[in-house]
Amino acid sequence: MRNRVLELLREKKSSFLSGEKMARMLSVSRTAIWKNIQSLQTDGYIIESSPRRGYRLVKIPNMLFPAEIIEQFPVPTKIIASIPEKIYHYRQIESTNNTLKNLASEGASEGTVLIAEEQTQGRGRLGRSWSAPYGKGVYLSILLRPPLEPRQASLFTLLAAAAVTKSVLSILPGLNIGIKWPNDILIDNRKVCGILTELKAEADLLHYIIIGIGINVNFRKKDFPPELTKTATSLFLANNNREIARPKLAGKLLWEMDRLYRDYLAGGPQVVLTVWKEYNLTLGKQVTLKTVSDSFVGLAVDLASDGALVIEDEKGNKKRFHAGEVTLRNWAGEPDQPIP
Ligand code: BT5
Repeated sequence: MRNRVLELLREKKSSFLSGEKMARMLSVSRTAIWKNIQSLQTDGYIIESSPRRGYRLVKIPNMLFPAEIIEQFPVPTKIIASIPEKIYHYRQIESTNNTLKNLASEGASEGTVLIAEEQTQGRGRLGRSWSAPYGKGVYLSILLRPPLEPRQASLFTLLAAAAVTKSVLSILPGLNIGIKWPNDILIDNRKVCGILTELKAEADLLHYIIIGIGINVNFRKKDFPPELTKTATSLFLANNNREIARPKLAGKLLWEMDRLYRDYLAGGPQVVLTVWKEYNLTLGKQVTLKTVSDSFVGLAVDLASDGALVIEDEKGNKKRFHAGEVTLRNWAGEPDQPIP
């Protein structure tokens, strides 16, 4: 009901719509309309009311409300966030991945999205933490149940990275943004987004995948913890200190994710790899790859069909890696600033 009231106000653009007319259109009482208007106002929607003329939407809040995210889709998505009820919005949460995992275990459907204004215990890989202050970023997790074997799951980190990059470029074309294998999105060699893909599987059966995405959108320098000021950045900083509308970015991201995921279901991994390669910062570069137990230096030559990175050493030996930390080296062999 609240979303339908909002839709009616939106359709009217900046003119007034009477409570009586709205009540008739939605077949409810005027009190019900008034209650929903109040609820919208409590959430930060600025709605002017006039006893004679009715209600008028003046300003929408800068919050990641499902209705505002869905408003960005040119046509409805088919799997991811295909209806507003598939998006769960939280003001504060420990970690969107953790809560979505609980929902997934309770049977939440494919394409469910959990999004938060703030995470108090945002997570990176291998128990590392992810900084996610209130109202500054897009922190969300997406639940997918693709028909594949668990070992193919890392492809979904690449799929998400390609979708993030595409959606950012649709808002800020020309940005020097790209993907460092496997899960970092960098602007001018600083991290602007991280992706954490987790899964539940047994033997050869994949139950579900959760793709967690954290994007630094309107972070000022002071919003980063001191240890990240040299290695991280935000879209705000890269956009000459101009804010980006977070619901717009979240909407574009889910839209791209939905499209790429459906392309993948129809066309297989190659579809994802092709898009990923358009934004790749790793292939063709000398890299050092550190795994938990080992370190390997060489030229990043290709991606395998499951998303693994293929590195060739000086002697021409090729090795595939499914996980690890890549440090890019420039052509003179000097290591760049390591990105955590
Ligand atoms: C990642 O891990 O980059 C994955 C981050 C995933 C975050 C999302 S937010 C929504 C969802 N819910 C969660 O709880 N997590 C996901 P990794 O490659 O391990 O990088 C982690 C490292 O990045 C940290 O050790 C820091 O050095 C650095 N870092 C932390 N917060 C950052 C930030 N906001 N921007 C840039 N770098 C950051």
